[in-house]
Amino acid sequence: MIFENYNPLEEKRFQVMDETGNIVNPDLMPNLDEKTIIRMLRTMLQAREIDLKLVMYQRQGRMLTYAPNIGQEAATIGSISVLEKEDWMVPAYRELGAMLWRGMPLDKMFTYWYGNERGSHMAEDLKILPVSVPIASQLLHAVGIAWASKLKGTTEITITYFGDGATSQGDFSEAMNWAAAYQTPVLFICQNNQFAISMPRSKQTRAHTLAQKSVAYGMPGIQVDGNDVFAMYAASMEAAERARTGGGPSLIEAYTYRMGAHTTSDDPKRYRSDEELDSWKGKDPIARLTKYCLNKKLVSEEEIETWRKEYIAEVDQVFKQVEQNSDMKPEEIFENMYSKMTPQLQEELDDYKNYLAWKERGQQ
Ligand SMILES: Cc1ncc(C[n+]2csc(CCOP(=O)(O)OP(=O)(O)O)c2C)c(N)n1
Repeated sequence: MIFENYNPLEEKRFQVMDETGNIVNPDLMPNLDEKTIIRMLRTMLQAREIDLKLVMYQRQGRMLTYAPNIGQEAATIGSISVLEKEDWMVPAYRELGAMLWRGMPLDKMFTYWYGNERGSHMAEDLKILPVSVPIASQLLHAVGIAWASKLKGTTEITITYFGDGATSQGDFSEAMNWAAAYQTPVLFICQNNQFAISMPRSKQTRAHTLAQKSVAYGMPGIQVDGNDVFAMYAASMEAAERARTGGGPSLIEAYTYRMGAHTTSDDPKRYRSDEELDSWKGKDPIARLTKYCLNKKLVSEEEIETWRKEYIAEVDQVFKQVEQNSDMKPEEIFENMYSKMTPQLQEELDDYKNYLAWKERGQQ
């Protein structure tokens, strides 16, 4: 119903709640209970506080490179919240909100960004694949998992995330084509945050929308206001129900904006204006949902402030634990790629051990 009415070739963007928190499309407002809406807001607030803190830790030299999610909280939380426990999540690296929603422990997340390989060992019942940095490679894994679910005759679906830049990769094309040809139950969530590092979306492709790429592969596609958590939820739910009942994959382009830097190694002032950033601050997904919740008296300003303080204290406490307990040995990075090390990796590990021994001997 929603996808049908928002043909991506007509460049229509699906929105339910506007920037002031008003419901502008009441017929398509999803039927969410108060508890779920409050949980959405709380998870978005928690993700924001985590981002702000981790960037600070990195600046203090206490952490490796970090990729903040600021501005993209609705895109991830609105889509992940349609999943059931048995479904799979296949992330890139900018899906903090979705991971929180799915119950990923903070210490595991921080361990990864701290540079410790053990942060990639996911508990099996979470059904989240590790963070994937090689752009678009995770899309093929998602399609493989979904195909396996289909062959096993289950109703499990797989959601996968990627950026606007990823749509230029060959892996994107292969994954989309295979998913449609084999009707695998996948939700492709493209977080179009307008940039691939410094490359603006306008230079990424001549296509008017990223959602319209779905047409060539033969799957439903839609462009959604990615800063509107209700629109993201409604579109994702329709796609999930279709996937679960044998209707195959869908592409959702979440039209959003990365308000922070690409990573802590990037300086966005070099390629975008303050005016542009300011215009997007007015569309902040958290401000928008907060206004809605305050108007409806679902929460109070005081509650929000209390939660924020709790989240900040929790991040501080968990991050200190991660710092204190990090006893990872560099050798571990050779051991995690394959279940059995390849001869080449073994050789590299031996070289590395020889190097450590040489250092131990005082470089003689
Ligand atoms: C295969 C591959 N090529 C290049 C890179 C370097 N790289 C890291 S992030 C990035 C930009 C990705 O942009 P996008 O897909 O829009 O995601 P975003 O970071 O904006 O969330 C690039 C090119 C990489 N990680 N993997």
